[in-house]
Amino acid sequence: MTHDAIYKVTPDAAKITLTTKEKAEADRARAKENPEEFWASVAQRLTWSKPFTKVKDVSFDAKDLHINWFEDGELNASVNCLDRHLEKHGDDIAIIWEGDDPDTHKNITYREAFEETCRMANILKARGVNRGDRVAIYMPMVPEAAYAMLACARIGAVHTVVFGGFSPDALASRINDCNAVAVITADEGVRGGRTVPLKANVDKALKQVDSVRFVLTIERTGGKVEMTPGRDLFWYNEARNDVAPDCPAEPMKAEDPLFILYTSGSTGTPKGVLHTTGGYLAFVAYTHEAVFDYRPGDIYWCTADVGWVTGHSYIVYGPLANRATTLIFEGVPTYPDASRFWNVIDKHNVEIFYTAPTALRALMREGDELVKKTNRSSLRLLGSVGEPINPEAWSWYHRVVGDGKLPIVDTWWQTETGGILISPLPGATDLKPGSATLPLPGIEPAIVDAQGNFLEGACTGNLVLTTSWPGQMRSVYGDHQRFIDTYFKTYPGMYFTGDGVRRDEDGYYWITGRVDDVINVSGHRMGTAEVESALVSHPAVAEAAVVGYPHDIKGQGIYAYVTLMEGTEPSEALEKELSKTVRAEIGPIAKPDLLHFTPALPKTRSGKIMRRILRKIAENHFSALGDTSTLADPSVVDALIEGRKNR
Ligand code: 6R9
Repeated sequence: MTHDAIYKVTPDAAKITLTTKEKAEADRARAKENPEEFWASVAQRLTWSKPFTKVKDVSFDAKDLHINWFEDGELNASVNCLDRHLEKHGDDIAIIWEGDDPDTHKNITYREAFEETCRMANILKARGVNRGDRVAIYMPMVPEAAYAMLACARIGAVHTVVFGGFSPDALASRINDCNAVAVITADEGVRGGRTVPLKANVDKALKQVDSVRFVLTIERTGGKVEMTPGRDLFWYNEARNDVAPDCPAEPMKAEDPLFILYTSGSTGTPKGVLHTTGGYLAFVAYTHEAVFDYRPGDIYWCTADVGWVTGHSYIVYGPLANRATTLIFEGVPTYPDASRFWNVIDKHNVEIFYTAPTALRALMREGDELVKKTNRSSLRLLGSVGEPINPEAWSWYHRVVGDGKLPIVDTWWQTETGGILISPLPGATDLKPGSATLPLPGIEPAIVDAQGNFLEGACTGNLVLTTSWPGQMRSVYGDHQRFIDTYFKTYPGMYFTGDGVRRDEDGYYWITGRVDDVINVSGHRMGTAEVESALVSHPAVAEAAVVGYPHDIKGQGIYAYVTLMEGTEPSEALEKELSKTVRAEIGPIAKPDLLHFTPALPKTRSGKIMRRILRKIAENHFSALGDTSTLADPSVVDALIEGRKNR
């Protein structure tokens, strides 16, 4: 297979310094031989106010599930990301903020970031936010988003960042699920030259919420917003003037919660993935250094949004714990034009660049010239995350963006894993375009068949992890049973990822995508059940079934089959209305790409929708429908195929 062709390690070896093949092998061997010693040494990179003596106490047995790392140690995440760098490096740049408008940027030192974080921590405390309380953060990509996260961490409050593209309804349901007591937001966000009414969205959301007592609004644009007296404060014009730039940090137990991040699963409403303090921070700091060959002072840019786990782990916590200069980009890759990424790289001399395949595919379509006219000579490493990177996009990234010289780290991981698990180590791993390559030291993946039998050697099956790692999620917030049921029941004694995978003859892993009812749209996880429930909330809809289908830019698109109530006729107007409904219930990212009105859905005699068939039809694989004889009414399928062809 041509795609298996190997790119030998470090085509530009001089620029990769931390890892060598020998070191990587030694680390792997060490982690295998004595995992506790290995992970303890990883955790030593943090500053502990009380050192841990116990490394690990874990059971993956569903009857006695528990995951504890460095349990008797104490630390504070914001101290590790800020305070400990101040003495010698307070004037180093912590954050480069590049605004949506290409003429705006700001450099923020570690001392400034520390002081702003402390101020924000102080106002939270003054407004009665206590250790253990939940705080929702609904922000654009501005430095204040990082301060808000770190301010929560500083006082022991648990943040839950909600992506600024989510609707008021989606925001409300997340706030209600964790009973957040405060919200930190901005008046408006700015993206691609347009404003997003964040504060107005919060106001709408809070109509459905009882728990929130305090709303802090960062003035990003100065646009007019409504303020509820007694509940709402502006940051720059009000709150910030009354608080000191210094705030003692709460000593947290290693297993105290750091944050909750909602993510889509195959069933039900989004789950509140719970991460704790010590293990998570140690793991993201370690992986950020090892995978990105990170040395303090390097200028590093991850293009994700802080609303996703990638932003948490690899814009904020990992980089700042490592004293990185982390670039926060407010805008979009195509504004003011499709050279923006490469212009920003030149403007700030970015050395390490981490983005998503969907962005690369969109930019690839715009032609090489927009890349080639920029310099990019500061770059020394490229990264990819969020979905499988197709070999074409990989090769374009390598050849055009990296001028054929730079290693690419294709990093596989999940919200649940906290940080990267499978990825090349630059300087140590030969690359194959489209493969996330090998597990990091200390990570023990395995491949099982549908019955849970281990498969050996080259094989295809389901990806599981057989042992814990410090960055693993600890629970589903408020529903520990759901955590056990979702991840540890399918294959007893193992963590099930929900991903399919192939392992080749060299032991390289090739993630093939989700094997459950989760679809990955532009690197964003969507539960098909969520989109369905949004669709059926419209009075005209009787039933809806949503599946993914291959999409050139987005990776997967959303294909929605909809049956209408008796007496309602399909129309373009109704299609628009349904689209609007999904937007309102979830957000623009969940809008169906294709909406297919059908008089009936293929069902078994027991009434179960046959999604396998719907997937094949959406994929245009009409000849591969498999056995349709168990359908209650096989003629439904022919009608669906006709309907698909007209799209
Ligand atoms: C970090 C993040 C997780 C799902 C995961 C998988 C897909 C992520 C990937 C990848 C192939 C990669 N995924 N990285 N698939 N190669 N390098 O994206 O977290 O939003 O929770 O999504 O994304 O399917 O299960 P999250």
